[in-house]
Amino acid sequence: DIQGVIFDLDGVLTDTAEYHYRAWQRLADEEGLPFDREANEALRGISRRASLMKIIGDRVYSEAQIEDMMERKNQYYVDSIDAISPTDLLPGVLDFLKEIKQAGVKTALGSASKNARPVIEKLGIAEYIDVIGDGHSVERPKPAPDLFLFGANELGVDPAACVVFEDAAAGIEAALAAGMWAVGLGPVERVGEAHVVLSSLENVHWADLRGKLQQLAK
Ligand code: G16
Ligand code: MG
Repeated sequence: DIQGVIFDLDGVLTDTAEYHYRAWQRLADEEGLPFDREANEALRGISRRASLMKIIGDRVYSEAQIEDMMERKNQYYVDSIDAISPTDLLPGVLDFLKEIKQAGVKTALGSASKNARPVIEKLGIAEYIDVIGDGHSVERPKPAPDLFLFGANELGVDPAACVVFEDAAAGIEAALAAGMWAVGLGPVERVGEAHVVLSSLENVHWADLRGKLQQLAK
């Protein structure tokens, strides 16, 4: 039976993607690098460094310049998340977190972001998250399973008894590599590898979902 739930942050609990996008756009404009909303889609769920690598493409920069650009983008992002509040929770998230807590299931965050903790606090959901796995927790980013395995380990739950909620292809891959159940949020073209695909957490009930996963396990 499922004993642990692991949530990705961006695209699952809230849409920090918009803030990441604006910060990258500002940096790209300063550097004269081509970038737009469409290009930003490819950055979904991937680490800060991997994102920058996609933006700079085959242009050559020194490690010092790369670090300076990552630092600048992060400063823009950190400034912008200051305004996050509980109204930034995605539809259905709060009710779902309450149901899970009610059911006695443990929860972990599994976010690539080094800024995940302040975001969880500003969203007002810290009391619903037992363990925070973030960009500081492990070395290898998604699609490696490390971050989700970290969460399961901290929760003291067998990976096979965990379900991951993810909006990014790399995150679904990481969940499956960890031997966990995967619920994809978003279009099938993006998260179709997951065991269950949902458009959002709105009107999703833990008892139903748990039943569905138990059915798949047979
Ligand atoms: C998030 C975002 C990514 C971002 C990454 C690292 O991942 O989706 O766009 O690049 O975190 O964030 P930071 O630069 O704040 O460390 P997730 O895993 O929450 O979807
Ligand atoms: Mg995400």
